[in-house]
Amino acid sequence: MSDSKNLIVEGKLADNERMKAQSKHLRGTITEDLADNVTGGFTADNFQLIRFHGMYQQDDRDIRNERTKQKLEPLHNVMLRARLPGGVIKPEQWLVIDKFAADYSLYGSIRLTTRQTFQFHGVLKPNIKKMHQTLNKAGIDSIATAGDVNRNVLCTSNPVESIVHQQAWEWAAKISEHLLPKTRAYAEIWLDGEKVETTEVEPILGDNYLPRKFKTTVVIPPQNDVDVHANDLNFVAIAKAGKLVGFNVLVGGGLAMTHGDTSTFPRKADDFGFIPLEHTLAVAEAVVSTQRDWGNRVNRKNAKTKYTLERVGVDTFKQEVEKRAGITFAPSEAYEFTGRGDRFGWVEGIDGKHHLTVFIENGRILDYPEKSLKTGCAEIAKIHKGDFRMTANQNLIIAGVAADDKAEIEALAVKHGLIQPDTSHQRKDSMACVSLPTCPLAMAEAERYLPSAVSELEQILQKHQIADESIIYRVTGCPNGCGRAMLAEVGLVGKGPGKYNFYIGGNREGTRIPRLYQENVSHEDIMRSLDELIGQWAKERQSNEAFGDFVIRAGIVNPVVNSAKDFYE
Ligand code: SRM
Ligand code: SF4
Repeated sequence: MSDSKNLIVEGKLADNERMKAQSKHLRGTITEDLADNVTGGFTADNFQLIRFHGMYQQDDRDIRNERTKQKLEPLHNVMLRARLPGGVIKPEQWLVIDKFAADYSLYGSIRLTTRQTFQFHGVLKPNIKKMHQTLNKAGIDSIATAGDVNRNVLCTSNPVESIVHQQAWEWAAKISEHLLPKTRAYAEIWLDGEKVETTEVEPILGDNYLPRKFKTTVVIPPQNDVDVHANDLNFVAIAKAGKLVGFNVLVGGGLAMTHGDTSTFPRKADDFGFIPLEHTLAVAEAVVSTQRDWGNRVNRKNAKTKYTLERVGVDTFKQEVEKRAGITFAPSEAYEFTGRGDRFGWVEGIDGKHHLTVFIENGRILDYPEKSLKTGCAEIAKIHKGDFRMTANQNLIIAGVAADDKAEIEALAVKHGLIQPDTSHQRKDSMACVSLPTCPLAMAEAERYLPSAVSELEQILQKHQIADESIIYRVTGCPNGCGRAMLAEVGLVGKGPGKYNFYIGGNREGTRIPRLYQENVSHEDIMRSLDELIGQWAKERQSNEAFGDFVIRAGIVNPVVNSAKDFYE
């Protein structure tokens, strides 16, 4: 049992705590800022508070210097991130977001994210309210997709493939609703709702909200497409006789770190045990409220649930959750993860409906000279009677297609480059975060770097006569890890312009954190090393041995076993 003094971190609270406390339940003075035409941005606390409403203030870093030279303020705009539990969106909603991106986003794209939703980039202040009202009319909101709250709840893709998928998705939606902030600030500010601030309470999140962002998934083994170990709270679906009966609960995953600060590290989630379905919401609430009360509000770098578990001890945290939820965790039920990739092409569900998964490089839906992805999705949306599902690998599923409609949908997908039969396994197993030019925290390129880096990787695989093999390869523009490089077989983490920390040794199932292999290296050095390592893998691998497993077995790097202790060894 941990020392009770450890449960709460004493000290001067982080300034975000003052900001949340003074925000009048996330209202701040956003409305006043919105009416201020002198600046295109949000000022002081509002810059942070708009995040709780699903927006980040950004500017295009490619043109920042030029504007400074011209004595102009940065071209302030917002990125919006929608709330779509399990990534489900209807065709009529798709057409609304397609049009809004075309008419009002500076980049004209719909960006699918690593957390199963979409972002608009580059929306100027005069269009922000219109954006929320347009989305609201279509039944979409962006409440709590950022900020110190529970974010968009992920669910293993293809939920209609079986009864379990459908039930799991329903739970993802229920958990998302249950953990939402109760404040009416969003409705008031963006939808001109009635003003009710004085009567509000936040029973779950608390008046100061959480110490830090909080992430939740519902996952259906053997797929680990949502990457449970990147998340604070995970419900692993356990089915008996084809029906969902409960969840194993995993707590305390997270991937972010800070270069040079060894008190920060990626961490896998711990297994708390099994619960029957009826305890799901109580357990979700208890984990959130324990983290709310015990999470570090002094140092935001150590504020996530993963650090709370390390500080107070896993058993202490788990017992508190049991106490608050009024339950006892049973021993976990057996399950296994076998992979994380999406299944491309058509699959047939048990209800006879068909689902087409298409590969979207970097999740960026835009019309390119050689493939009109955005037009293609819109054309499909016009005739599609099922729905769309965004995957946590930044891809898209055209779900619920009747057998008779398959040919027409497939023809459109082929015509617009949404199906490209020659896309390699390697490209499909590669992923990058947004990074430059919109991300203010980016240290190196990621999304714009990935396509050509993958082409080189393809050539290396071909040179070693294993062109059909692939490596889970992920690039992330800074150590925040949005591209989940810290669960890849090969992970690159931006260190500075053109420089990356190069990690190897994660596994394909997403259950092992990779280890630093080379620090602050250039693209050329990384490709040279990969050429050597892949050559060795091609020659010496045991049957079907994956790259990440090979580099561990061959002793090229030691496995990360307990990242809190051995990640920096
Ligand atoms: Fe992220 C911050 C993009 C998934 C860890 N992330 C950001 C911001 C908003 C930069 C900022 O704070 O100003 C990035 C906006 C870039 C842009 O221009 O769009 C950004 N994160 C993304 C997305 C869009 C990457 C993508 O290419 O898809 C993902 C949006 C997810 C969503 O729909 O909600 C995204 N971010 C992740 C993930 C992966 C995941 O959750 O599966 C992680 C690592 C997992 C984790 O949380 O440990 C992640 N993002 C961060 C962090 C570090 C958090 C921490 O624990 O310290 C930050 C910075 C922060 O919060 O201070 C961050
Ligand atoms: Fe930006 Fe860093 Fe996240 Fe990439 S990992 S989107 S660079 S915050």
